[in-house]
Amino acid sequence: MQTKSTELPYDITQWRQGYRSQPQEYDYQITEIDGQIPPELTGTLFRNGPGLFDINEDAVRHPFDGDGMICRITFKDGKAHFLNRFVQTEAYVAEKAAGKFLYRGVFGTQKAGGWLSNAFDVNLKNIANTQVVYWGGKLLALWEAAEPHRLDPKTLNTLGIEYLNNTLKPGDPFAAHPLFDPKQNRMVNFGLKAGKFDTTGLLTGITIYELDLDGKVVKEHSHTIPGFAFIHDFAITPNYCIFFQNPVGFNPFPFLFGLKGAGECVKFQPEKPTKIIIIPRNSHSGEKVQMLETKSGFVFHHANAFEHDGKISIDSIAYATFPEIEEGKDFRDTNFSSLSPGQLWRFEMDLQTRQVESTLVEPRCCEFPTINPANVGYPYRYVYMGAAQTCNGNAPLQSILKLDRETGEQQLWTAAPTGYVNEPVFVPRPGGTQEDDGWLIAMIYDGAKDRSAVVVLDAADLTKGAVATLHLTHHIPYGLHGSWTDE
Ligand code: 3ON
Ligand code: FE
Repeated sequence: MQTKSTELPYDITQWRQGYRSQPQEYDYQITEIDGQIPPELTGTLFRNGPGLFDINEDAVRHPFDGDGMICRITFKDGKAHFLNRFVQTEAYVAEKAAGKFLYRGVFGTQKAGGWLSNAFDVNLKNIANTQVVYWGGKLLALWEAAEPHRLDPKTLNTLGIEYLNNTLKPGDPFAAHPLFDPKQNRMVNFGLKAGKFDTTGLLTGITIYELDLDGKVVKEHSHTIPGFAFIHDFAITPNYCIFFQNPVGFNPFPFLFGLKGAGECVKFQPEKPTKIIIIPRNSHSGEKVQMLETKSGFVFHHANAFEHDGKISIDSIAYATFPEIEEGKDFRDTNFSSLSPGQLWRFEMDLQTRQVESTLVEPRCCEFPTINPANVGYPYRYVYMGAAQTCNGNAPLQSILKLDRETGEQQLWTAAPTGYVNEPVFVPRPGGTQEDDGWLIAMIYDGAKDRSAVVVLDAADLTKGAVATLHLTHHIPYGLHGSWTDE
């Protein structure tokens, strides 16, 4: 176990506190503000993440198994309002009433009573904890292995499971990483389903959905790829959807016999390549699905992709191995230095020669890449990411890094040594003309104060410090993803 060390820019005991449950639901005007909220910053930041890590004696095995809790921060006239609510999933409601876990989590959380009470229970707990987006007049809480939950944007009350006008059937997955095509005005997302077989073995189905501005599903197409797949995120260009099929295998037996969660049965296969699946968005193009290969690695998140000269470039955060928690260990006892860091890579795919060239862009440990939404699927210049405080090795995210992909210039804003950052969300400045004309908004956890804050940074210049720091009166556990809406 790691102990407090003067060499580290963080205190592991303080870091750990950020993974405490926040069962309380708050609703208040934020009054403790350092700096000034820009008066032209008007709109709403929605974010999602696990809010509950235990019920009475029972604790989750992994933070990704925590129930989804939505935070909403509304900005208007230089003021801000905070609201958080748990998504009232069927499981959350039932477990709250029972005072114990009634469902198994994908990442290993078990029901009480040992393996016997878990064996052959393959019921997934749809915990709605990964992303929240407002599209077509609907606020949707997403979790990649099941259907979305629809919420009331004003109260964050849960309205129920959303089937997108009968497009989804009960149990159909709708991923937690929709992308917004800025020119076609589409929300593009996918659903991944394992379980079919042919003579070559297990197959995985990928269904792609495109929704117009009214939230109507205007395109839906399904494809089958060989093998097992764990695909968390994807990328789009005007003509393609791009998926990385990480080299992993799946042994279902420990899951079926109640010994492990499904996610814990995913094994990294370093000897196998990563497959890159390129699916045309337009069937009338007559193009077929292409599968290219690159060296082994594990990717959760992509920053962006774009087409140029018969090629597709994609920037992604890649790990040398799939991060697993050790048997019998608490996830809060993470020994950061023993895990490989996520690093930003550029993959350049030649669709004619089928060659893939990969280059390390940034060795610093990074996660949660984001860009100006106007550049999604198109050439771009700036990427922003949560980043470690130090240049090498694996460590918690304490900083926000801006990379200029044209000049290589970097800017770093840091919350170290007591602060830990979540995903930054880019908000374009109304009427802005430069790609970095806007703000980055991120939730920060301060381990010394045991409270969270929302920071607003000027995306054009991170070095000048936060434009505004909005102190919350309590902590919010480390979260996953968020989105901005001008409404
Ligand atoms: O066939 C199945 C495919 C599938 C979709 C297998 C399966 C059961 C494993 C599965 C389900 C996958 C799920 C439910 C994935 C959920 C992922 C999740 C909730 C979060 C992922 C987060 C990724 C990252 C990189 C988080 C980083 C966090 C930090 C740096 C800490 O602040
Ligand atoms: Fe994600």
